[in-house]
This record gives sequence, C-alpha cells and structure tokens, in this order.
Amino acid sequence: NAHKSAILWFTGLSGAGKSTLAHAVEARLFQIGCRTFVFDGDNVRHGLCADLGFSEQDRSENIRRIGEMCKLFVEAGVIALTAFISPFRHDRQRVRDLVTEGDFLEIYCQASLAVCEQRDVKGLYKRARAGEIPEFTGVSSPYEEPEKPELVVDTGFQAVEENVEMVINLLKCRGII
Ligand code: GGZ
Repeated sequence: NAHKSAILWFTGLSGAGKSTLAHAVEARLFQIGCRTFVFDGDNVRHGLCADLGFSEQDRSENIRRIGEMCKLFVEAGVIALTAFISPFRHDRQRVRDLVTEGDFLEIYCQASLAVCEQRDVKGLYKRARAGEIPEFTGVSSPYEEPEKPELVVDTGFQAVEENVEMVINLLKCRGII
C-alpha cells in the first residue's frame, strides 16, 4: 500500500481523549496497510523524556524531542501519531516548522475542562484541585487552543468512531492515504 508519511499531532487537555482517538485512528490505518506509530505519554515520558517534568520549560523540551523523533519517522515513511497535551502554541509551531509543509496535521481534540474534569479517569484533576499536583494543565497551567488546526474534533461528546472518520477523511483530502 502506497501512502505518504505525516505527523498527526493530537493536542488537547488531559482526559480529552487524544490517546484513545490516536490509537483508534492507528487501528484503521493498520487495516488498510499503512505503517504507523503512536507516541504518547506511556511510551515517551517513561523513557526518552523521563528526565522531564511539567514546568513550561520541561514541556517545551518534551515536545521538541517528540517533534524531532517524529521527523525521523516521517523520513522513514511512517505516519506518526502523537498524543500529548502540548499546551503551548509556540512548541506546536516549532514542530510544524521542522517538516515539509503539509506533513504536519494538527488535530485539536476539543473537550471542555468541565467534561475532562468530570471524567477524571486517573483522579489527577481532583489531586490538582487539592494542590497536590502543581502546574496542572487547565487548573494551574495554561492550555493555548490551536488557532488554525487542520481539524477540530469534539472529543467531549462525539463518539470515537465518528472522530476516526473525520481524521480518515482529512488524510484522504490531503492525499496522505
Ligand atoms: C498535565 C500532567 C501533569 C501536569 C502529570 N499537567 O491524563 P494523563 O496524565 O495520562 O495525561 C497527562 C500527561 C501529560 O503529559 P504530556 O507529555 O502530554 O504533557 S505536555 O505535552 O504538556 O508535555 C497527565 C499527566 O501526564 N500529568 N502531571 N502537571 N498533565
């Protein structure tokens, strides 16, 4: 199967559903024979970025390293999917500028803080509100919404499969698959 390589950059709050959507999209791409890889906190923050925390500086370095890694995967012909909060616009822009125009697709996983906080899958919002986790995104650290993302998906209320469809359509429109 001939397909182009690209970076699918999912951004949004903790609990917005970035990782879930990225893995669901990957499953669909795998079915049609695409080479893919998903980067998320589970495989990056415990290894490559284990030395980094959540200060603005550390988050920037986290995103910089992930961006450089994705660039290599793009060179290898892979569709790289990433699921990081990546709260700062300038960090996302820096990754965009690393690769050929059109290879970086920013996908905003939009879910309100209220919804994410209500889900609170890992109990982190509760701990953040209690002051146990400093600089928690949405609570005590900013999230800068994308201004011109390639796609906005409503991960607050829309079903995962419908959002997968939106992403797959984007990839078709852009000639990636
Ligand atoms: C935000 C934090 C924090 C703080 C730990 N702020 O829901 P999760 O658990 O699995 O996703 C969050 C993850 C965020 O890591 P990223 O590498 O995506 O962040 S960034 O792009 O900003 O570098 C959350 C957990 O780590 N976590 N402390 N203070 N999220």
